[in-house]
Amino acid sequence: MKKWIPIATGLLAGFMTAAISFADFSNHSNTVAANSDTKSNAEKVYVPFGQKDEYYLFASGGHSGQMFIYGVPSMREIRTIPVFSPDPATGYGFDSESKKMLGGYTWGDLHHPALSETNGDYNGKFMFATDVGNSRAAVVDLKTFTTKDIIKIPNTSGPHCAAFVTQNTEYMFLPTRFATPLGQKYEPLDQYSKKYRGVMSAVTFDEKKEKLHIAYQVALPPWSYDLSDAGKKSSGDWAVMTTYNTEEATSTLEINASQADRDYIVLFNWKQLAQMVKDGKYENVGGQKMIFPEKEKGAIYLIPVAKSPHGVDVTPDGKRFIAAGKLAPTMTVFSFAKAFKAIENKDFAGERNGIPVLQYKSVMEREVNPENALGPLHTQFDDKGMAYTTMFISSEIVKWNPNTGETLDRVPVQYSPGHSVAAEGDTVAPDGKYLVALNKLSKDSYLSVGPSHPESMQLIDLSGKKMKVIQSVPANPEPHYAQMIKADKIKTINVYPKDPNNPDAVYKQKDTRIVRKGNEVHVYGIAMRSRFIFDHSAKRPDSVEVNQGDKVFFHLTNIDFDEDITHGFAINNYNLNMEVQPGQTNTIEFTADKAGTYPIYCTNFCSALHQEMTGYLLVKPK
Ligand code: CUK
Ligand code: CUA
Repeated sequence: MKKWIPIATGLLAGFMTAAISFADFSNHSNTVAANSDTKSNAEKVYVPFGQKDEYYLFASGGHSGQMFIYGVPSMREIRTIPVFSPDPATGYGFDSESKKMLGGYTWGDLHHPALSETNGDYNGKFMFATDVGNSRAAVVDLKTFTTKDIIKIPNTSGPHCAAFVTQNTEYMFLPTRFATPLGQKYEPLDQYSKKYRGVMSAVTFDEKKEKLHIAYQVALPPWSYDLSDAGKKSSGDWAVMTTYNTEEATSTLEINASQADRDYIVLFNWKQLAQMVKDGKYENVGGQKMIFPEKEKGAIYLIPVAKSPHGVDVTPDGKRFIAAGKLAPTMTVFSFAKAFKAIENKDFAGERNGIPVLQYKSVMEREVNPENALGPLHTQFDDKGMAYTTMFISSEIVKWNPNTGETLDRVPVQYSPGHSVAAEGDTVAPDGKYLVALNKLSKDSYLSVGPSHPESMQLIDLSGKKMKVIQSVPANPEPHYAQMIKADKIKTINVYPKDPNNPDAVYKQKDTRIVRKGNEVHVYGIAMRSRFIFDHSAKRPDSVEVNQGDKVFFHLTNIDFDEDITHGFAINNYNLNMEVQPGQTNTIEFTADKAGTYPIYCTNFCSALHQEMTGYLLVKPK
């Protein structure tokens, strides 16, 4: 077995201290500004006023808990979608529904957005995401670009390895970065190998109800699961994920989890796992159906792979998967067909934690080591099946041919790219055209804002023989991953349609009213240019009086059925704000515990008389 030692020590240090090699590319023209084709680059990213971008880019907001939407090729940031964190700009986490969805959490760590798929192609309907910080999964409706459901995933700690959906959005799999005792019970760390587990959850989505559900879970060995990808076409029933810390170290992971020459790729058949659940081959753990692979065999296999791998990506044709080794400068190409054969022939190199290990040589097709390319992390593909791998340490994108291993091109980026994303890059039919490098460090790229700088995203033109960086924009923390979809696949609505079944909705001024039930006050009001009407029959229809201690519900409908005429609803000095989009009905609830006089006002500038869109909340003292 080949050793990965030569660069290990230096590389390890390099990886930990991040980009070591800013100056390594002095032979390239290293900045966009210095590029002799500045003008032609500018033309390529210029989207004239009145025209729209060709692609949407959905970028992970990392520990901001949000998702950022950009247009490509202009790289203009269009929108922030709050997912796992509150957002005063849209009232997300303030109105009753989103507050309930957030479940009291005030942050999340969103790493990998995943678009819903039909036959392995993005269908433009939904976006999924997971939260490493507080172990949740979410779905965003792309008709309105709003989060529709969030579920907490029990028995798991940090579903980093997600979200990647199967080719018809049957499942998204959430394996975890951290091993913990099942149910996160107390167990001393000395018991790590015996009592701790990394748990993978299979989550399904009910498109009609827009709800997520946990179908089952799998109690994997106590390792860290890093990245995953679902199979495609002939490998469609399968999925792969990388592991590190198969050493089962419990401290100083940077050294202790980097001992072994090989970690594993986990290869699993999700149809067989679903069948096991049907056959009752699971145990109930904290209300979840938990499969224990050491007892129920036949759906999960391990494949050795070079030292602490990070990304693993399935080729668009579904025939291969490519692992990138953080601590080995190697992209390893594996063959699904070879893996299936090895499984059939029981071509095992023993077992680990009760799971069969396939012979490396029987599954591996080729090891690719571009010269001096260090820190390969993630791979994307173009329309010709060519691969683009990010090199975190040598700060570049390497284009190579997975069929031959030949390096085709290299381009420096600034600096230390984590993921990159290609146009329609995770589908069975990527577009080529564009790749965006999601760089961890922008360093000297933009005006300084002090010691901490923004991350950066660089747009790379793939249309020529050579890759060309044509734009660079700062990005908020933290673009781990993104997906890029053809803009015409997304069909947003202009206004919310009237909902005759919504008991909180009010569409006519004469139906506005205030209803009291004991100490509950329900206001059924409307927002329109440029006033609130809470009770049309009142002397002052735009003010509400309640008693101190009342539980107050404002149900507000925006009756401006007019695209982009959105209203806000804020109560001054009550720490409350929400948005009511055109046609939408939204509710905010609170206890009026502070007596006094509190102005109500619209927070979205909606007309020439927006400043006049005010009223009062009077809270009468006890
Ligand atoms: S991870 Cu950040 S660079 Cu969370 Cu996909 Cu690889
Ligand atoms: Cu409504 Cu401003």
